[in-house]
Amino acid sequence: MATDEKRSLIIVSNRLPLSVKRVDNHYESSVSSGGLVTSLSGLTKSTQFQWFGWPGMEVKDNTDREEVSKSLSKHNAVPIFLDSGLAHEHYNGFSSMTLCIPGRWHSLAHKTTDRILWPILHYQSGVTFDDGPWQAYKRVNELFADQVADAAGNGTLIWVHDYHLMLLPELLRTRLRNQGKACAIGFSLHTPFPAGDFWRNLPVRKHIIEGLLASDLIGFHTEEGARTEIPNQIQYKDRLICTGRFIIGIDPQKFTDTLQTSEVQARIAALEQRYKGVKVIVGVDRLDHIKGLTQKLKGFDTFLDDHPELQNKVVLIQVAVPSREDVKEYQDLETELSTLAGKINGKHATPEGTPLLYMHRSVPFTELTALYSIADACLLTSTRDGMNLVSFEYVACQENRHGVLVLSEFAGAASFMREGSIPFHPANKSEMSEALFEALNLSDAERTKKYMYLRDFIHEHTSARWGQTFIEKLSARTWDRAGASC
Ligand code: GDG
Repeated sequence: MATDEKRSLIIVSNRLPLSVKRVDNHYESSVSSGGLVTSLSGLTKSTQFQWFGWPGMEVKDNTDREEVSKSLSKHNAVPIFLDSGLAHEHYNGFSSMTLCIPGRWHSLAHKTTDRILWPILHYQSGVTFDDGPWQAYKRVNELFADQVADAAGNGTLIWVHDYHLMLLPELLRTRLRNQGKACAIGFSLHTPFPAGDFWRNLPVRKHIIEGLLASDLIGFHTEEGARTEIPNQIQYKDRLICTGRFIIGIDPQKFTDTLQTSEVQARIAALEQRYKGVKVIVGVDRLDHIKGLTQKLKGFDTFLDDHPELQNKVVLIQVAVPSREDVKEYQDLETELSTLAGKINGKHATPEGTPLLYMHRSVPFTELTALYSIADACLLTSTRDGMNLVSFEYVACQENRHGVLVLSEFAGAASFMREGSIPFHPANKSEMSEALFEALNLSDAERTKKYMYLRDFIHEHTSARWGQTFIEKLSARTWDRAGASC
């Protein structure tokens, strides 16, 4: 490729990273922040890209569709319109959540019966299958394939994201071939990929694997993902597929810059005053079963039981961001957590205050950075997690305090951050309690040593580097196709 020639790249994700809203008789869209958006910002110099995905709302009328498309095109985004029933069956029905608890299953007499992919990917599900949501999953993948294949030019790089679109590489490959276009297709999975024996639970696993294996490059967060069912290089039919670990990161500079604003500085000062003499532990998680929030609250309860001397001297501030609120299992989880939070405070509160601040809402980014910054420790209890970017963000905000990361061994991040954090098993309450105690009692020298390790890691593995590395590797697959190795 000539150096002055811009590569053309299509990113595909289930949801566009933008929010669209109607204002009077037109539509306005704004970019939502996120790792993927940040990682791509560094690529714009060498790459011309478009982003395809569902805009997150049903738009029926053709004139409205044109208006939405016009508004999104200002951000290089292209909407794939889905009617809400299909979008629901695809996302809530097949792709996403539910815990399948044998025996309880048949009482859930509504569409949730086939939410299967998310739990299986996170080692949470038994065997369940129903054809309706699977058909919806296939249909949505086909609709994406039609639109993306038509938009791609010969040589365009196509980068598909996440578990909602695992059939897309194969559907795209067929369409592109029929249209005489040679395009490299990359796929990044943002969840763990389970071990082969667990993956067998998925009745349609062969279709999904065949869908994925039409990619030229498949990226996972950790070696564990890259090494389970799929080794680092696969010869499948007449094609070679490269797989690998690509460490997604954050943009640490964005956190440093935000922390320096007068608004955040004032907030930090106020919070530090409020928690003078109190050790602050922070937790920030989407309210999801995989984040181990029940385990976190129970472990914190054990910690409070184990250390009565810390009464009024320690607080856990837990932000639990609402997620998939229309799904019964998520509603049940929230009820369980708020009940547990009430019980823990009922047991340990004093007239001076409560040890647990459970916030079931999202907080603005500025508040988030202030919370990260004032916390002496960050407690993350994922039972499984692709990576967990909160662990990176906490480190990015600890330049002054050198707080300690107490990190579940089941977060993808733990495979890189073990040395700089205090690892523990999230189901072991005593181990969690000991890890917390250790974190709050490390010597300054130990804290700084751990912090420096993590600091170097997050600055080396930024989101920009992640995007660039993946695209470079994908692009090499295009130019070097004949006989290429991985
Ligand atoms: C999936 C995988 C993988 C959270 N609360 C607030 C808020 N957040 C932001 C955090 C962070 C993001 O949400 C959460 O990212 P995570 O990586 O921790 O977790 P998932 O949402 O489950 O993401 C995960 C990731 O994809 C990327 O591949 O790492 O394993 O499950 O950026 O800051 N942001 C604001 N207010 C909040 O209250 N502003």
